[in-house]
Amino acid sequence: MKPDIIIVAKLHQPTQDILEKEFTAHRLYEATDRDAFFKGLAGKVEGVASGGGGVNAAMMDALPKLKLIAHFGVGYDVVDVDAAKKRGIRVTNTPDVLNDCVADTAMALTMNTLRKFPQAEAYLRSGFWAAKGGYPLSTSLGGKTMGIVGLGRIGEAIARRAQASGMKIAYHNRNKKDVAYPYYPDPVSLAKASDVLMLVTPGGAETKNLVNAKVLDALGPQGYLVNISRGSVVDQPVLLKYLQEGKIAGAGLDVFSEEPKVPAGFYALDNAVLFPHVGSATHETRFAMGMVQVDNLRALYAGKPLLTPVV
Ligand code: 8YV
Repeated sequence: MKPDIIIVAKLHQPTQDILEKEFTAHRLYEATDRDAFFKGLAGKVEGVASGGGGVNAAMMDALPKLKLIAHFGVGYDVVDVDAAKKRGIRVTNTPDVLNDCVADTAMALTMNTLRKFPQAEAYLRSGFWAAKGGYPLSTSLGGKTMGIVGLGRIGEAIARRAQASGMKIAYHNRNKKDVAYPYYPDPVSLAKASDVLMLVTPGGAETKNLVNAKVLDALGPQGYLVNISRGSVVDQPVLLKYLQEGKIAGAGLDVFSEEPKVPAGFYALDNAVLFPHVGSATHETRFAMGMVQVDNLRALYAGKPLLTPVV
C-alpha cells in the first residue's frame, strides 16, 4: 500500500511524476469541493507536498494525522510555521541547491538595472541604432558598494559574484556574522552606505515592508534597489512612486507583493528591470529542489531523519 499524500499545487513535472509513482498523491489544486476533499483524507494523510501554494492552520486542523509539510522552495512564508510548531507538525524546505541559480539572477538584475542592457537591446530591435545613433551611457558596477540585506548562503553567493564584477560588499543581518564585510545594524544605515541595496532576506511578517520610504530616502537618487527575496519585504506602492519620481535611480525586481499581478505603473518605467520570479527557474535547479522535497517525504515514511527541517 502506497502512503497517501496531498499535493497542494502542480509541481515541477519530474517531481510530480516521482511523487505520483511512489505515493497515492491527491491533488488539492484539482479538488472542486475542498471540505469533502479534506474529509475524505483526514484519517490517512501524514505528508503534504506544498509549493506554488502553502498550508495554513485550517488545513492543518483538517488533517489531524499530518506529520510533515515538505515545501518546494527555500522560502516557506506561505506555510504557517507557528501553527505547524504548535501542532507538532514538521516543515522542510529546499535550501542550498538553488544558491548559485538565485545568485545568478540577482547578478543579472544588478547588471541589467545599472547597465540597462534590456533597454539597449530593445533600442536596437526598434531600429533606433542606425536612425538615432548609439544608446545613451549607463552606470558601471565596478567600485560601487552592494549592501546585502540578509547575508545567508544565497547572499554570500551573490557577494562573490558582485566582487568578481569589482563591487565592494556591505551587509545587514539580524546578527553580525564572522565575515570580512562591513556590518550595518539596520537597513537605513546600510542603504546610506550602498549604491545597490540587494534584498535577500526571507519574507513573512517579520520583514514586511522592511524597505520603506526611510530606507529608500537613505538609498537616495543615485541608489538602486534589487529584490530577489519576496515582494512583501518592500512597500511596493512607495517603491513605484520613488521610481516614477526619480527619488531612487532604479530597481531590479524578481518578486512582487501579489504575484503574478504587477501594478501597471511598473510597465511604463524606464528605470526598472522586471523579471517574473525566475530566481531559481532552471530545469537543473528545479529538478534538484524537487529531489530534496521528495527525499524529505521518503525520509518521513522510512522513519529516517528529515534532510532539511526548518521546524
Ligand atoms: C521558487 C523561491 O520560485 O525557493 C524559493 O523560495 O522563491 C523560488 O525558488 C518558488 O519556490 C517556486 O514555487
